[in-house]
Amino acid sequence: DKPMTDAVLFRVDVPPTYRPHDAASLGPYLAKVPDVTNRLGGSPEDWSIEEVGDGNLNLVFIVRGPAGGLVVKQALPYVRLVGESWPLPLERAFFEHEALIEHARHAPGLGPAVYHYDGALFLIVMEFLEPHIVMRRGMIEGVRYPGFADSISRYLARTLFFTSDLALKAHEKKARAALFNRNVSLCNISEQLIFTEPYILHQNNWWTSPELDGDAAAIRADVALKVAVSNLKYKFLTETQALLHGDLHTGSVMVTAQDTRIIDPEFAFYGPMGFDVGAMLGNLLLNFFSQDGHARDGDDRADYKAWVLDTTEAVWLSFDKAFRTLWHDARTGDAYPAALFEIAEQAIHSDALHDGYMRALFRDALGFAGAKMIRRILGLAHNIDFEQIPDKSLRAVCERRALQFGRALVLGAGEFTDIAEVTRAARDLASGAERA
Ligand code: SR1
Ligand code: MG
Repeated sequence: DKPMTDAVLFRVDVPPTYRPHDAASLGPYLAKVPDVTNRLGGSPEDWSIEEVGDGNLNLVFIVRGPAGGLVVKQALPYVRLVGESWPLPLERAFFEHEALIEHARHAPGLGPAVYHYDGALFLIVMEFLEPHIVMRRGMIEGVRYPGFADSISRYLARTLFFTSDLALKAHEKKARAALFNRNVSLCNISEQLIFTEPYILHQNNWWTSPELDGDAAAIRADVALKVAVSNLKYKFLTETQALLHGDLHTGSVMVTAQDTRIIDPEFAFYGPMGFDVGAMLGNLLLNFFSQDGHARDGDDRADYKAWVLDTTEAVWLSFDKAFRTLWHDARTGDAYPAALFEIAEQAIHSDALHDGYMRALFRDALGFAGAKMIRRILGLAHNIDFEQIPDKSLRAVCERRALQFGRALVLGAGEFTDIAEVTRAARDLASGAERA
């Protein structure tokens, strides 16, 4: 059976000028793009071009020349993971380019430099990040990234704050929201794959079977969970707090020990801030629960698991701190105007206000983190953190813990008072499971 989705309802216009590139056609094309020849050096015959896309949607080429390299990302008119049976509008490249530019203004140095956008070919030419690797791959190998928590929390705080009503005048924010909220097909993927399909029998779903058959059935039968996840979906559908990355997992982060870059914001739209924060927390927790599956003789991964949980805490705590600083120092938008709340003679200060704001954001982030965890175990698109565990029964054990923890987050999002309580619960679930 071919996977189906409501996304087929969206019209996919393929302009006559569009053609997907291959390694042979890309060189002559790039030779005509301003500045590219200078960056690569030499001429097209000297360039090596390799298609390396291992994501779910697009073509990605690495181009190397005598003077340097670059990356070319081109949208296909369908979902690469599935094939032409699932059409997907090319305009996602437009939204990715817009988001890269906008996020770079607010969080400079944390994304790839963008060199060129071709609106006819739906193609972006950008910086080749070398020697960076995809963070998810490094984490599977047990590699630590000391600068990551600081960088990702700065990215989250600055991109979310500066695209929100806290920083922008209402008319500016509404104009940006109107632009990005045309990215309906990519939002539709998240709406279906995260918030609906894992909770019903759906042909897109798959899981480690038969080991998790009972767990998947229990999730489908869990009315309280379905109510909670439906409330999260409602938030996702209706709240336009900030310009989100929209798919902020550890596969959207390129790292070295010293440097962190956030890539791939093609799912960008105006949505609830907690969705981006939760995506990152949830993916770190997924990696935590996968680690027992990567243990080797002489490396039980205990220390690495501790690092992953420390990092999960640090991401939230640094984000919280950075966001609070911006709240105090850079609140120039129409929301919570300082003129109302920071009048010294009335002794009214906005501390209580932003405490409440951060509590709501924390609760949202935990709920979305949980939903993101569940979808990666039961839905269409899984994470290699688990898929690369060769022993299937061990993989199922790890996935079951992640599933249970995802459920606990969705149902109990409002009950955790701080991030240490969350990581303690994760540690307890993993070690309790070991004792059982
Ligand atoms: C059909 S696309 C499946 C997933 O791949 C992307 O990375 C997003 O996470 C999306 O949900
Ligand atoms: Mg992606």
